[in-house]
Order: sequence, then C-alpha cells, then structure tokens
Amino acid sequence: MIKVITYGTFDMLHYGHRRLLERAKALGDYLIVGVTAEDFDRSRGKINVRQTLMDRIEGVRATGIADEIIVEEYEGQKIDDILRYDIDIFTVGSDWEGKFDYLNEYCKVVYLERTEGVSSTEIRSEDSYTRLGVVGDIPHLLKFVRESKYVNGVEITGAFLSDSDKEVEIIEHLEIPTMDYDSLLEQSDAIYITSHPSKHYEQVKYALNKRKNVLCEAPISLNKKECEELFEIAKENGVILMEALKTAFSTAYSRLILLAKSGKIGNIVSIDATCTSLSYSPVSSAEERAKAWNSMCAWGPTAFLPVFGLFGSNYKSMDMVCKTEKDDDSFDLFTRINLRYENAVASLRIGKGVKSESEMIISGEKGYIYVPSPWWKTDYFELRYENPQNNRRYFYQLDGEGIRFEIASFLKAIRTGKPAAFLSREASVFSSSIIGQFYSGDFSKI
Ligand code: C2G
Repeated sequence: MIKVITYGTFDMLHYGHRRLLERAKALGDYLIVGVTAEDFDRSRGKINVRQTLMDRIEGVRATGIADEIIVEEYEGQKIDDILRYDIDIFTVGSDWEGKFDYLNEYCKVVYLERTEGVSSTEIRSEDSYTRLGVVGDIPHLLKFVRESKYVNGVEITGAFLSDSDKEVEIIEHLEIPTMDYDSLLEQSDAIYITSHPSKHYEQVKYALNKRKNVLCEAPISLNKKECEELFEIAKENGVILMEALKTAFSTAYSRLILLAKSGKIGNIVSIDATCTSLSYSPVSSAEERAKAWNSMCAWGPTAFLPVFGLFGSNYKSMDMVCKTEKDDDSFDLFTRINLRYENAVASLRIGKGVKSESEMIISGEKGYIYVPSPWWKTDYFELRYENPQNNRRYFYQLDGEGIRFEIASFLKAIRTGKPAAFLSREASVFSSSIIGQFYSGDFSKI
C-alpha cells in the first residue's frame, strides 16, 4: 500500500484545495492530510485565517478524499509524521517548489501544479476590504503602517499628522499621502489613532460620528464618563471602537492569563506588575512635555490589563502615590497603585521618569507565574512551585510585538460586528476610570 501525506491550512476550502487533494490521493492508496493548528499558522506568519481548526478539519473531511486527518502543530513535525505513519510520498502544491526537498531523505517528494486563479486570500478579501487612515505621531505611526503590511485585506489610505513639521519624514518613510482629518475620514472606512492622549476623545468622537470604525491607542479617553460616551456613540452608529493595546494580542500573555484562570497556581492572591521606560527627561521644556505621554497614559492601560483580566473591575479600594513634575501635577514621572479586592491585591508600578525591573508576578496559593521584563511584550513565562521539579516554562513566538495581530483582530471585529474578546468595552472603562481618578488629583504625592 502506498501512503501519501500532504499538509495545509485549508481555510475556506475551495476548488484549488480539492484538486490538490484529489491528485494527492491519486498518487497512492491511502491519503493522510495534516491540517495546521492555529498556533502553528500564527508562528509561520499566517494571521488572517478565518476558520477555526475544527471547521477547517471539517472542510477537509467533507471532501471525502482524505483517509485520515491529523493536526500539524510544530516546525519539523513533517519528518516525525513521515516516520511514524511510514509514508511513501509527501506532496504539496508547486507554490512550495524546492522548499521541502529536505524530506527526500525520508520519502519521495512530489510538487503538484498549483491551481491558478483561486486562493483563500482572494476569497477572504472579496467579502471585506478595509480602507484604513492613520492619525497621530511619527514613531508609532511608522511601526503601525509597517506592521499593517503583514495583514491581508487592509489598505492604508493616508495619514493625518499631529505634527506637520514631520510631513516630509512620513512621506519619505511611508509612501502614503498626508491630508487633513476630514479628507482622511472621507477616504477611509476605519481609522487608527495614535496622537497625544489629550486629543483622543475629540478625535475618536469626531470619527465615530462620521460612522467610521476606530482603533485608538490606549487610553481612549482620560476619564470613565467620556469612555462610556464614546462606546455608546459607537454602538448607536453601528461601528467598532477598540482600544489598541498590543499586549492583549501577545500569545504568551493571553496563555498565561488562561493558565492563571484555570487554577494552575491555585487561588490568585496578588498581581505585581511593573512597567517603566526612561523615554522622558524631566528637564524637558513645557512644550516638549505637552507632547510627551505621562506615566499614567503611557503605561496605565497596560498595567491594568492583567488586573482586569484576573480580578475584574470591582475593587474595594485604591491607593495611588505619584511622583509628579515639579510644576505640573498632571505629569506623573512615577506612580504606584495598590488596588484592593475582596480576597486579592494588585500592586502596580508605572514610570516614564523612573527605571525598575519591568517584570510581572502573579502569586497564587499553589504557585506563581513569573513573567520576565519586559512582560508586556514577552514571548516567555514560567509557572513556578514550591518544588522546583514541578516548574514549567512556556515560550510563544511574538512577531511584531503583537501589533499585526491587533490589526487582524480589529478587521475581524469590523467584519463580524463583534469586538475582540481580549479588549472589551469593560476593560477600557475600568482603565479610564482609574486614569480619571489620577486626573482629578485623587492621589498622594512623594
Ligand atoms: N493549493 C493549490 N492551489 C491553490 C491553492 C492551494 O494547489 N489555488 C494547495 C497548496 O499548494 C497546498 C494546499 O493546497 O498544497 C493547501 O494550501 P494552503 O491551505 O494555502 O496551505 P499552505 O500554507 O500551502 O500549507 O505546513 C503547511 C503546508 O506546508 C502547506
């Protein structure tokens, strides 16, 4: 019996896939099809897959061509599978020509002519194509636009810059036109905002009122009332409003939250998280300061994310201590926040003018999760126990600091009308309410 194996994502299974499977089957007597797991696809850069693994398996099964279906989960698995299933022929489409020649050592490798004129990418972009305008300041905008190139189904229409001096620079780097806010909104279905936090509320509201979907760098607004108002406008106008917080889209971060929730470290008693970056110099002029992000805006939303994710928003009391600029209480160089819950406590340190070890520790009654610095863009964490033999290490590749996944999630939210599960309205309201307390001066000073 000649055994054949082939692999693929098989997203929104189409004629090209079916033809490939038929010809693969015709090469032998028994066909095994490896369908890629979500994590594996993410790690190899396929981030726009529409269907779940179960649905894609079902698609392959429904063709009736495969004799057996397996899941492809890791790099190098093909060699393992060929040996384990005693495979005679490995086959794949000609778009992979030469890429799998190394498997010749284990079995025969056959590249089958790819079917022209049909692809999952085209099918995906036919039913949705988003024109995205970008608004704000240079360093963030550059990163964002570059990352958007990894995401299918999105075209950057142009940029509205906070700082018009930088126009030459942006045109040079991004090769997209700059224009005023109204023209940009007119030409776009959705908008990404990364201007100074003091402008977010007005800019977001303006775009929402023009029925544009909005992805806005956190914090979306500087107090709870405005945040709630913005989400209400979005709802009334039938558009998506989403806070951009790349940490929420890092695989390692979302996995560690799930592990913590599943009881791996027992009852969770405390979260200690630190976020610092020395990117602001206290001697800056008032003009420079007006453009800079204080600690609360730069780091607050990131630090609040695991607290909301694990403890929710019902804290009993809060205690905030800040070190602010000499003549400006609204600019915190460093802030320490303790949030007391019924049975737990969170202790956060955030700083733009103070440096510290930016790690996170989630402590439970059975063990703890240790996330090394910088925890908000980590690809690695550990579960640690009293008995070190039980310790576990986890590694998840993080490409583009999570930004490309954030963009893909935003597009998905627009397409489905449902916001991303990781960044709910409630999470944004929680974060803006603490930020609001800071701006109302509800803290003690050191
Ligand atoms: N295919 C084809 N014609 C098309 C589209 C796809 O022949 N018009 C083939 C591909 O060459 C591949 C299979 O159908 O052999 C599945 O395609 P995808 O779902 O795009 O999967 P792919 O990313 O090619 O994964 O480990 C993964 C595999 O190596 C291939």
